[in-house]
Amino acid sequence: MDPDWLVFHPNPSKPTFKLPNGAVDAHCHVFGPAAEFPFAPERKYTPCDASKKQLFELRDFLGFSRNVIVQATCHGKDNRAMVDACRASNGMAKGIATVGKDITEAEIADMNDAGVKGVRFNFVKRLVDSTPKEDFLAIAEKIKPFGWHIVVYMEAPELEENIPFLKQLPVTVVFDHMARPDVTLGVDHPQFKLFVDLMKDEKFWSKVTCPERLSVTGPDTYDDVVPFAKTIVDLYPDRVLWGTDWPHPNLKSHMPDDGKLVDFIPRIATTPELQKKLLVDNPMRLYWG
Ligand code: 0GY
Repeated sequence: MDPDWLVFHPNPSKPTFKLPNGAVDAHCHVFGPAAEFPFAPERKYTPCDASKKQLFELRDFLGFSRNVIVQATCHGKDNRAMVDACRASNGMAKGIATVGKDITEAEIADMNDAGVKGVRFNFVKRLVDSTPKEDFLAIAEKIKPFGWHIVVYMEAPELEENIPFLKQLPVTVVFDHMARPDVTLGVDHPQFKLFVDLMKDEKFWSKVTCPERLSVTGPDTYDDVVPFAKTIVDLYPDRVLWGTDWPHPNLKSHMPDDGKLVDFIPRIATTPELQKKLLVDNPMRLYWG
């Protein structure tokens, strides 16, 4: 693992917030174990191992019922670790894959059978080499017949130039981490307003995730992220998802206590009704529907 790699919290606290029955951790990853599932040669970081067993133990400890496992960039387009975790979950985990434009229908069908429900298009330069838009569009056409959706990882400064492309995508598009706003600018800044306006289009969904990644004020309250996530939950309660982002790749300032991350939820989804949509109804519709 990289010398400055921060390993996930060894003993997170029990959340004070009681998750609704059937809650879904809709953004998390597995890393390796490298001895079984080697990391991709083209990766931009080398993490610690974070196995499916450890992920499922955390799920149970925090009070979640299900996971959506997003292919991590350290595994490139080799989806075996993620698919293995989905297959081992007894139907309690679905997956998001990373694929190239040459993916075949049979390969998609095989992943579909394992519980994969979409692909991730990653625009974050520190994580991946860039992919031509034509390739993304070709992939989108191939996954569409399977009812899959697209997860987009993008940072706020890149949003505006990519809006025509995002609107062109023929399936539902889910943004990771609210397209990573700069929270020091405030919710009324044009940067976040652009995202809020884009979300009016019912094709778009947002994960209101990663306060630990977006916050400048830091743990354990992540106060500066609250207005951003709360705005999106209040405006678009039927198109939001939440996840832990365990095992928290590439954090450098601190490693969050996953129990305290769960305690962040009622600050952004402030009623039982909103919490049930965010944690149960929405992910069940998108991933298990
Ligand atoms: C996240 C964020 C990050 C990494 C990845 O696949 C990944 O490597 O998603 C990041 O470094 O910002 O959502 O886990």
